Amino acid sequence: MAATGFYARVFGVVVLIMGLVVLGGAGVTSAHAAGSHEGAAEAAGGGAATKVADRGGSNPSPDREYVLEAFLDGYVGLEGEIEGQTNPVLTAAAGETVRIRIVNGESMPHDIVMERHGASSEIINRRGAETEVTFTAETDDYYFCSVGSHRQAGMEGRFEIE
Ligand SMILES: [Cu+2]
Repeated sequence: MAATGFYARVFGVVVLIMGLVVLGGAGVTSAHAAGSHEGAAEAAGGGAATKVADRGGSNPSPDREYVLEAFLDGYVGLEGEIEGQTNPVLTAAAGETVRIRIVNGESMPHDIVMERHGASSEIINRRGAETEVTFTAETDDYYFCSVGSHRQAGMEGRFEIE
């Protein structure tokens, strides 16, 4: 993995730039406003950095990508066959690299966690913020939000091997 060092350096620079932007801008207010959740400010900064890194094209392309909008009522499909569906069943073949991106639909902390694959995203706090989880499909699973009792509130869906 010779590329790992390079990506780590790019990520470090992005984090540094985002830190300067947050210090110099209105981001301070929103990050602190969302601070009621444990580690929220830290997660918000990481989420922003991930988003910038994606635009730079530093992440390899997955075999499958799903985009969901996160609400306390459930995740809603944003693109493709799952568009408009609440907590859609997501599928992939075993061995495929799967990326699930979430866009926060409200100003409330959310994340996405794969119960059995053991992969999880950062927590995002503000409406419009994005994060993602990437994993290799191995088994049927559930995706859910690990914040508070959001899973019981409706933020849970199935992942199935085709
Ligand atoms: Cu949530």
